[in-house]
Amino acid sequence: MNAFEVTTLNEFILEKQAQFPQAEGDLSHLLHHVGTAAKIVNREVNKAGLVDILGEMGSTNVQGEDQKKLDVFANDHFINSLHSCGEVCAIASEENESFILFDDDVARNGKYVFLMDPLDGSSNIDVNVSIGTIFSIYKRKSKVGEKATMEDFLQPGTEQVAAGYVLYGSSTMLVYTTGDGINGFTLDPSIGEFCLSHKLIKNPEDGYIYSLNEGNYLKFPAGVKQYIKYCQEKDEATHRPYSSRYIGSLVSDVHRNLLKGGIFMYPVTESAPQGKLRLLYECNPIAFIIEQAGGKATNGTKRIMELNPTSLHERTPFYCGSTNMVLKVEEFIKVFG
Ligand code: AHM
Ligand code: MG
Repeated sequence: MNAFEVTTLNEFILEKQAQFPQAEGDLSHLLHHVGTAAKIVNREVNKAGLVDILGEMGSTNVQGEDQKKLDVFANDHFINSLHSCGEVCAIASEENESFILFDDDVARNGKYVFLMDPLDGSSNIDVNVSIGTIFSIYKRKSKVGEKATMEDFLQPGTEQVAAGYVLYGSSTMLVYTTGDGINGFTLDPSIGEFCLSHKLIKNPEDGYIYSLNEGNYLKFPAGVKQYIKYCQEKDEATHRPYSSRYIGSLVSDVHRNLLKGGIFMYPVTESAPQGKLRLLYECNPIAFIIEQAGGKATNGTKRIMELNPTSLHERTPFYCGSTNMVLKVEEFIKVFG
């Protein structure tokens, strides 16, 4: 491809919109704002060490975790940018206990609610390791023109109209889906544009990488312990032992496994009996992405996107990635618990 054939994110969004003559362009407008907000967060992530923005804020978020300055910046920036775009009537974020209602004339007419983890893997910020933003978009249930309600957010993942993530890594990438496959865009810093670099990504059906925090091994359910043993056993026919890779940033671990083939797991543990990851703004959007790439995402027994959420910050065990690997761990969980 020569330089003149580059497709930018905004061109791509508009091309997609043109395939649906009845589309009014509001989702396109919203996605355009997500891309712009991501570029600004990326700018701050990249200069973090330079401007003394690193380090803890001294406050804690609703999960009782220390908030980092960049978490706060990313949260504020996405909220302000999506408010100004006018298509979103309310936002739920990992960093805010309740959802944020936009109660002005323009935003009340927004058709969408937006859910996000503005800076995922934030314990990695201070050590210059990849982090991400995760987002999920639904059509509201409440009437356009009225105030958004909790019901707008507590929808199963199957109702998502779009979802994606931004990976602030060795390069910055935005990967998203609107339900017809997933595409990846790499930020070209020289022109300040996300450019289509990974068209219709497919997750290999089989993979040879397993990713989980093995430090929690003793606290895992028996089925997961048995599956880890299976991953480590030698068997040439099935390319075992598999490689163990764990960054500790969901977006980064999932992105690698998406491209190379692999499984990401965050099971229940004794100290996190519901799992650690949040259903609405971490697991559902990642599940939508993975499924659109041909992979699988479950809680060990049920499809993640079919779970009926009951609260904004609810947690779930999470297994996602290459279909045959997820099926295998499910077999172990079924037999050993
Ligand atoms: P965060 O949203 O507070 O950053 O926590 C979520 C992160 C995920 O990115 C990652 O997969 C997981 O927590 C790592 O947890 P652990 O340190 O327990 O392995
Ligand atoms: Mg987070």
